[in-house]
Amino acid sequence: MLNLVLFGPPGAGKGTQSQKLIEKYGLIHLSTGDILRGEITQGTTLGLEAKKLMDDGKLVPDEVVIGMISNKLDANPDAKGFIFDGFPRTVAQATALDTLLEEKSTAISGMIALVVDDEELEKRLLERGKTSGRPDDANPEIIRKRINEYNTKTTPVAEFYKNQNKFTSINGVGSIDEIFTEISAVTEGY
Ligand code: B4P
Repeated sequence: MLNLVLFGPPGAGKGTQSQKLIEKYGLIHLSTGDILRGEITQGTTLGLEAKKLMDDGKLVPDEVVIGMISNKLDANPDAKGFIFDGFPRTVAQATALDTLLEEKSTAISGMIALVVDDEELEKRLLERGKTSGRPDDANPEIIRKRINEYNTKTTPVAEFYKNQNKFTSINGVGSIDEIFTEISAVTEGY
Protein backbone atom coordinates (compact mmCIF):
# COMPACT_ATOMS: atom_id res chain seq x y z
CA MET A 1 0.00 0.00 0.00
CA LEU A 2 1.01 3.61 -0.60
CA ASN A 3 0.25 5.65 2.51
CA LEU A 4 1.30 9.31 2.33
CA VAL A 5 1.23 12.00 5.00
CA LEU A 6 1.01 15.51 3.51
CA PHE A 7 2.36 17.93 6.06
CA GLY A 8 2.61 21.69 6.42
CA PRO A 9 1.10 24.73 8.11
CA PRO A 10 -2.46 25.93 7.42
CA GLY A 11 -2.62 27.14 3.82
CA ALA A 12 0.53 25.28 2.72
CA GLY A 13 -1.33 23.51 -0.09
CA LYS A 14 -2.08 20.13 1.49
CA GLY A 15 -5.70 19.99 0.35
CA THR A 16 -4.83 21.37 -3.09
CA GLN A 17 -2.05 18.83 -3.74
CA SER A 18 -4.13 15.97 -2.28
CA GLN A 19 -6.69 16.39 -5.07
CA LYS A 20 -3.96 15.93 -7.68
CA LEU A 21 -2.46 12.92 -5.88
CA ILE A 22 -5.87 11.21 -5.75
CA GLU A 23 -6.25 11.61 -9.52
CA LYS A 24 -2.77 10.26 -10.23
CA TYR A 25 -2.49 7.38 -7.76
CA GLY A 26 -6.12 6.45 -6.95
CA LEU A 27 -5.64 6.81 -3.21
CA ILE A 28 -8.34 7.45 -0.61
CA HIS A 29 -8.19 11.04 0.71
CA LEU A 30 -8.55 11.39 4.47
CA SER A 31 -8.68 15.08 5.45
CA THR A 32 -9.59 15.54 9.10
CA GLY A 33 -10.47 19.18 8.34
CA ASP A 34 -12.97 18.09 5.65
CA ILE A 35 -14.43 15.35 7.87
CA LEU A 36 -14.88 17.83 10.74
CA ARG A 37 -16.50 20.40 8.44
CA GLY A 38 -18.86 17.62 7.25
CA GLU A 39 -19.88 16.99 10.88
CA ILE A 40 -20.52 20.74 11.32
CA THR A 41 -22.71 20.87 8.19
CA GLN A 42 -24.73 17.88 9.46
CA GLY A 43 -25.13 19.56 12.86
CA THR A 44 -23.92 16.51 14.84
CA THR A 45 -22.90 16.82 18.51
CA LEU A 46 -19.28 16.25 17.49
CA GLY A 47 -19.59 18.98 14.85
CA LEU A 48 -21.03 21.49 17.31
CA GLU A 49 -18.16 20.87 19.73
CA ALA A 50 -15.52 20.98 16.98
CA LYS A 51 -16.92 24.19 15.47
CA LYS A 52 -16.17 26.24 18.60
CA LEU A 53 -12.52 25.12 18.57
CA MET A 54 -12.02 25.39 14.80
CA ASP A 55 -13.57 28.87 14.56
CA ASP A 56 -11.14 29.93 17.27
CA GLY A 57 -8.12 28.46 15.44
CA LYS A 58 -7.51 25.70 18.00
CA LEU A 59 -6.96 21.99 17.47
CA VAL A 60 -9.77 19.51 18.12
CA PRO A 61 -8.95 16.90 20.86
CA ASP A 62 -6.74 13.99 19.75
CA GLU A 63 -9.22 11.25 20.72
CA VAL A 64 -11.89 12.80 18.45
CA VAL A 65 -9.74 12.89 15.29
CA ILE A 66 -8.08 9.52 15.99
CA GLY A 67 -11.55 7.93 16.30
CA MET A 68 -12.60 9.51 12.99
CA ILE A 69 -9.53 8.20 11.17
CA SER A 70 -9.94 4.73 12.67
CA ASN A 71 -13.54 4.59 11.34
CA LYS A 72 -12.43 5.70 7.87
CA LEU A 73 -9.66 3.06 7.73
CA ASP A 74 -12.18 0.37 8.69
CA ALA A 75 -14.62 1.65 6.08
CA ASN A 76 -12.08 1.23 3.23
CA PRO A 77 -10.65 -2.32 3.58
CA ASP A 78 -9.80 -2.61 -0.13
CA ALA A 79 -7.99 0.74 -0.52
CA LYS A 80 -4.75 0.85 -2.55
CA GLY A 81 -3.54 3.39 -0.02
CA PHE A 82 -4.40 6.61 1.76
CA ILE A 83 -3.43 10.29 1.72
CA PHE A 84 -3.48 11.69 5.23
CA ASP A 85 -4.11 15.44 4.88
CA GLY A 86 -4.01 17.55 8.04
CA PHE A 87 -3.49 14.42 10.16
CA PRO A 88 -1.47 13.64 12.25
CA ARG A 89 -1.21 17.12 13.81
CA THR A 90 0.24 16.04 17.17
CA VAL A 91 2.74 13.38 18.21
CA ALA A 92 -0.08 11.52 20.02
CA GLN A 93 -1.99 11.36 16.71
CA ALA A 94 1.13 10.13 14.86
CA THR A 95 1.70 7.37 17.43
CA ALA A 96 -1.95 6.30 17.24
CA LEU A 97 -1.81 6.24 13.42
CA ASP A 98 1.22 3.90 13.46
CA THR A 99 -0.72 1.52 15.73
CA LEU A 100 -3.88 1.65 13.58
CA LEU A 101 -1.90 0.89 10.41
CA GLU A 102 0.11 -1.88 12.09
CA GLU A 103 -3.18 -3.58 13.00
CA LYS A 104 -3.90 -3.62 9.26
CA SER A 105 -0.39 -4.93 8.47
CA THR A 106 0.64 -1.73 6.72
CA ALA A 107 2.57 1.47 7.55
CA ILE A 108 3.20 5.05 6.48
CA SER A 109 5.33 5.10 3.31
CA GLY A 110 6.54 8.66 3.90
CA MET A 111 5.74 12.18 4.98
CA ILE A 112 6.05 15.05 2.48
CA ALA A 113 6.24 18.50 4.09
CA LEU A 114 5.38 21.69 2.18
CA VAL A 115 7.47 24.66 3.32
CA VAL A 116 5.77 28.07 3.01
CA ASP A 117 6.58 31.30 4.88
CA ASP A 118 4.03 32.84 7.29
CA GLU A 119 3.38 35.93 5.16
CA GLU A 120 2.41 33.83 2.13
CA LEU A 121 0.21 31.57 4.31
CA GLU A 122 -1.71 34.51 5.70
CA LYS A 123 -2.18 35.94 2.20
CA ARG A 124 -3.50 32.63 0.79
CA LEU A 125 -5.89 31.98 3.67
CA LEU A 126 -7.34 35.50 3.65
CA GLU A 127 -7.85 35.15 -0.12
CA ARG A 128 -9.65 31.81 0.36
CA GLY A 129 -11.69 33.39 3.18
CA LYS A 130 -13.27 35.80 0.69
CA THR A 131 -15.17 32.91 -0.91
CA SER A 132 -14.91 29.83 1.37
CA GLY A 133 -17.29 31.02 4.07
CA ARG A 134 -14.83 29.53 6.60
CA PRO A 135 -14.73 31.72 9.73
CA ASP A 136 -11.18 30.49 10.47
CA ASP A 137 -9.97 31.95 7.13
CA ALA A 138 -11.63 35.35 7.49
CA ASN A 139 -9.73 36.88 10.39
CA PRO A 140 -5.95 37.58 10.43
CA GLU A 141 -5.83 37.12 14.21
CA ILE A 142 -7.35 33.61 13.99
CA ILE A 143 -5.02 32.72 11.10
CA ARG A 144 -2.00 33.71 13.23
CA LYS A 145 -3.40 31.61 16.09
CA ARG A 146 -3.65 28.59 13.74
CA ILE A 147 -0.05 29.12 12.61
CA ASN A 148 0.99 29.36 16.26
CA GLU A 149 -0.85 26.09 17.09
CA TYR A 150 1.05 24.53 14.18
CA ASN A 151 4.42 25.82 15.41
CA THR A 152 3.90 24.60 18.97
CA LYS A 153 1.91 21.36 18.63
CA THR A 154 2.35 20.14 15.06
CA THR A 155 6.01 20.77 14.10
CA PRO A 156 7.21 18.00 16.51
CA VAL A 157 5.38 15.53 14.23
CA ALA A 158 8.06 16.17 11.57
CA GLU A 159 10.70 14.98 14.06
CA PHE A 160 8.63 11.81 14.66
CA TYR A 161 8.89 10.86 10.95
CA LYS A 162 12.51 12.04 10.65
CA ASN A 163 13.37 9.50 13.35
CA GLN A 164 11.79 6.81 11.16
CA ASN A 165 13.68 8.06 8.04
CA LYS A 166 10.36 8.85 6.38
CA PHE A 167 10.58 12.65 6.11
CA THR A 168 11.07 14.76 2.96
CA SER A 169 10.50 18.50 2.74
CA ILE A 170 9.90 20.47 -0.44
CA ASN A 171 9.37 24.13 -1.32
CA GLY A 172 5.61 24.87 -1.20
CA VAL A 173 5.93 28.27 -2.93
CA GLY A 174 5.55 28.25 -6.71
CA SER A 175 2.91 27.12 -9.18
CA ILE A 176 0.59 24.28 -8.09
CA ASP A 177 1.82 22.15 -11.02
CA GLU A 178 5.52 22.73 -10.26
CA ILE A 179 4.98 21.68 -6.66
CA PHE A 180 2.99 18.63 -7.76
CA THR A 181 5.86 17.55 -10.05
CA GLU A 182 8.19 17.58 -7.03
CA ILE A 183 5.71 15.70 -4.84
CA SER A 184 5.25 13.09 -7.58
CA ALA A 185 9.02 12.59 -7.87
CA VAL A 186 9.26 11.92 -4.12
CA THR A 187 6.22 9.62 -4.24
CA GLU A 188 7.70 7.55 -7.08
CA GLY A 189 10.59 6.75 -4.74
CA TYR A 190 8.27 4.99 -2.25
P1 B4P B 1 -7.64 21.97 7.69
O1 B4P B 1 -8.89 21.74 6.93
O2 B4P B 1 -6.63 20.89 7.65
O3 B4P B 1 -7.19 23.39 7.12
P2 B4P B 1 -5.98 24.00 6.38
O4 B4P B 1 -4.73 23.63 7.10
O5 B4P B 1 -6.35 25.44 6.27
O6 B4P B 1 -6.05 23.42 4.90
P3 B4P B 1 -4.97 23.23 3.81
O7 B4P B 1 -3.57 23.47 4.29
O8 B4P B 1 -5.24 21.86 3.27
O9 B4P B 1 -5.39 24.31 2.71
P4 B4P B 1 -4.60 24.49 1.35
O10 B4P B 1 -3.21 24.83 1.77
O11 B4P B 1 -4.76 23.41 0.38
O12 B4P B 1 -7.92 22.29 9.24
C1 B4P B 1 -8.85 23.26 9.68
C2 B4P B 1 -9.06 23.14 11.21
O13 B4P B 1 -9.62 21.84 11.55
C3 B4P B 1 -7.82 23.23 12.10
O14 B4P B 1 -7.46 24.57 12.39
C4 B4P B 1 -8.28 22.46 13.36
O15 B4P B 1 -9.10 23.25 14.18
C5 B4P B 1 -9.12 21.34 12.79
N1 B4P B 1 -8.37 20.09 12.57
C6 B4P B 1 -8.18 19.50 11.35
N2 B4P B 1 -7.44 18.38 11.47
C7 B4P B 1 -7.13 18.26 12.80
C8 B4P B 1 -6.37 17.32 13.56
N3 B4P B 1 -5.76 16.28 12.97
N4 B4P B 1 -6.25 17.50 14.90
C9 B4P B 1 -6.86 18.53 15.51
N5 B4P B 1 -7.59 19.46 14.86
C10 B4P B 1 -7.74 19.33 13.50
O16 B4P B 1 -5.21 25.77 0.69
C11 B4P B 1 -5.04 27.07 1.17
C12 B4P B 1 -5.22 28.08 0.06
O17 B4P B 1 -4.00 28.25 -0.63
C13 B4P B 1 -6.25 27.69 -1.00
O18 B4P B 1 -7.05 28.79 -1.29
C14 B4P B 1 -5.42 27.29 -2.21
O19 B4P B 1 -6.05 27.58 -3.41
C15 B4P B 1 -4.18 28.14 -2.03
N6 B4P B 1 -2.98 27.53 -2.59
C16 B4P B 1 -2.63 26.22 -2.50
N7 B4P B 1 -1.45 26.00 -3.13
C17 B4P B 1 -1.05 27.23 -3.62
C18 B4P B 1 0.09 27.67 -4.37
N8 B4P B 1 1.07 26.83 -4.76
N9 B4P B 1 0.18 28.99 -4.68
C19 B4P B 1 -0.79 29.85 -4.33
N10 B4P B 1 -1.91 29.49 -3.62
C20 B4P B 1 -2.03 28.19 -3.29
